[in-house]
Amino acid sequence: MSVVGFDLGNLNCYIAVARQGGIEVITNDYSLHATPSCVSFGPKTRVMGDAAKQQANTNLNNTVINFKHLIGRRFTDQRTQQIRQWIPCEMIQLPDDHIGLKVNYLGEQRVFTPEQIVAALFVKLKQITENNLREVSKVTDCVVSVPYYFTDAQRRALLAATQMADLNCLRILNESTAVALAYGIYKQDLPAEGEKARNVLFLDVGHAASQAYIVAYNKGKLSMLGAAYDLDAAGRGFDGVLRDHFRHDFKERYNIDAATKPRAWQRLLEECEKLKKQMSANSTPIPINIECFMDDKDVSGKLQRADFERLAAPLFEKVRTLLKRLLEDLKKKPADIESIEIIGGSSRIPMIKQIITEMFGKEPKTTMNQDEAVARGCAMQCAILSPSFRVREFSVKDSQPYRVKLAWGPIGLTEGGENDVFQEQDEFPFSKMLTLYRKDPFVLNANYADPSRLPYPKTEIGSWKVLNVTPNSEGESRKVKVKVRINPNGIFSVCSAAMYETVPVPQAVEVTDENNQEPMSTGPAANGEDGQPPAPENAGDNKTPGEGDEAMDEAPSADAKKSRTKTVTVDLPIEETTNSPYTPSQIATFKDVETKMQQTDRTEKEKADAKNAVEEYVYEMREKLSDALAEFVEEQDAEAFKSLLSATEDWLYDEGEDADKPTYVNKLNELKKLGDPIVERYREFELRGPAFESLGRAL
Ligand code: ATP
Ligand code: K
Ligand code: MG
Repeated sequence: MSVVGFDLGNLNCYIAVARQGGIEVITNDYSLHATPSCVSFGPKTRVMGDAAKQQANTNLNNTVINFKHLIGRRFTDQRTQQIRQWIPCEMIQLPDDHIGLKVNYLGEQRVFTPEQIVAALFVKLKQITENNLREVSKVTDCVVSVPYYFTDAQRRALLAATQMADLNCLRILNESTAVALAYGIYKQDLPAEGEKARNVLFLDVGHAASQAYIVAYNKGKLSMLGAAYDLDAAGRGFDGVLRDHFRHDFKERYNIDAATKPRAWQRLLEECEKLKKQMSANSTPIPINIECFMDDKDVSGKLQRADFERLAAPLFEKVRTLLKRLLEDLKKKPADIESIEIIGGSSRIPMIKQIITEMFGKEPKTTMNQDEAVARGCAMQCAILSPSFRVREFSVKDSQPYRVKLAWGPIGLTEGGENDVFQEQDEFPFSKMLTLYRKDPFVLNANYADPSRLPYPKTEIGSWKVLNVTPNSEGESRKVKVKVRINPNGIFSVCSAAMYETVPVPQAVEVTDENNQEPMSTGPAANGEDGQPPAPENAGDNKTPGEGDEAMDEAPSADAKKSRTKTVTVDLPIEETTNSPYTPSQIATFKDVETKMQQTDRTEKEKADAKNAVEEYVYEMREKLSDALAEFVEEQDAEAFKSLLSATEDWLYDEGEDADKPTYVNKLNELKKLGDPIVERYREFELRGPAFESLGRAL
């Protein structure tokens, strides 16, 4: 079974696996730790990761990057429209306001949703992991990271993407929590339980977002106190500022507008990123040179760190604001923070460190690998969830970011009531029981209460119809208990509802079904319609992190046997409408499409391998016929073989350019019919003595 953590970054993904010796970040087919979040489509195949990034510049229209924040969004979402400028391929509006990414694939126009693109990337990450973990033939179980501020809809969409990729995602884990776990689990010097907790502030400055969070640590446990984010002040924003600068610079000095040519515009962005990284290490002026940039013009310029800091000042200010807001939200002063840890690629920018030092009066630390911390934490969480690993006890108390309110009322009517069921920074996973008094079926609508905090335009979380509610025998309301929950993935739901009903107990019958009993004293109360707000009570499932489903049933009644009536709970059916972007059958369809594409990839790869084998054989034999093999073949036969080799070579560049696999295999066999006997004679001769070793490489 695989124990894997995937950090799905906007720019780069990292993969960590748990081995008996510990957590390890693995390398991909290019021997790199970072796999670009890039998917590119072509006439014969699609590629993901490094291969996609390498051909991005020549295949820009069919390349998808910067898609992480499109997950779960709709086309008309303002953020979608803002992200659009960072995506080279065409974006269109699909039915239901879904986002479509339009590319040319296998010679046809095709449209993929962002979730399908994420699934394609997951497939690549899966393959990389499988190549790496030879002992595990198939990777399915995994933990995938998600920004803590992703809403219900975004989380559901991410889960859908893992399903399309045929992953068994055991948990989507907040990036913040992953980092906090990776930091804390090995720490030996944490304050003992009962002592004052150690508050650590983490700042992750990535590519498309910055996040900061404060974690309270004691020995063997962590508590996520809260977090703040900003979607502008991160690496991509810095690159954008630099690009705008050079756009104007080149306009003035060369009279060209880079923004008018997509390829030049993308190239300039990449050059600016390189420049930005160099400026992190040097404060002297750094040159930028791009040959044949536009209109056959070479361009050059230079910039130094101080200029960058001036140009990006508004973004740095946002980082400062982010930290201030976090402290305010959590009612902490800089002095309450014992240490500050920075992670994320952009935390290498000196100004980020300076901001911290100014605000907190101490330098930030880089205890963890800045790039790998998220993936490591995910793999650790996967190990914790996996039965095949024993991980030291470490309790994680996560917190959810948004206030959730629940409104209820008769189906189809607006009257009813409303109450907050979860507060900002409430612990999760968590279940709560609500008590309502109803006599008809009713509907519960969950919403985020404070839109200003959301990265997402819609406040709707979902709607749950509780059916089969009936009045009691006196025609009055009955007690209905509803269980609401934020699950370990951070997803909200109304997960069960039960109605309390008093029924006579036939005297001969022993009441044995304890789970369906309730003390008589709390029988149905005669409250009016919509009488009482459902006072949330903690269902208390939080003591065991993880699933934590507690029994919601009431304690068995001591009086039940003496009495002539009992109260039974009747489970009520619930009809759920969520913000999930796709129905299960749509996900299944997308999964089929994905599987088909994988098949195409495989067929194409096998074909390419078969073609390569022919090509290699031609070159190798031709060379050896005039060298090591020369004396093992009659001149006449050698000539015939050589001409067949030449004919094959011509064929490869002509009609054999794009044949199918069996054709290549046949070609190779034809050649080998002539080649093998020669090689055989050579081998036999060689075996007779070491004197001939100098004849060359073994064949
Ligand atoms: P996100 O967390 O936003 O989803 P990500 O995890 O892919 O994105 P990271 O890998 O943490 O992002 O960071 C990538 C960013 O860090 C890029 O913008 C990159 O240019 C920037 N970066 C990397 N090294 C440096 C450096 N030395 N100086 C400045 N910026 C850097
Ligand atoms: K990353
Ligand atoms: Mg990141």
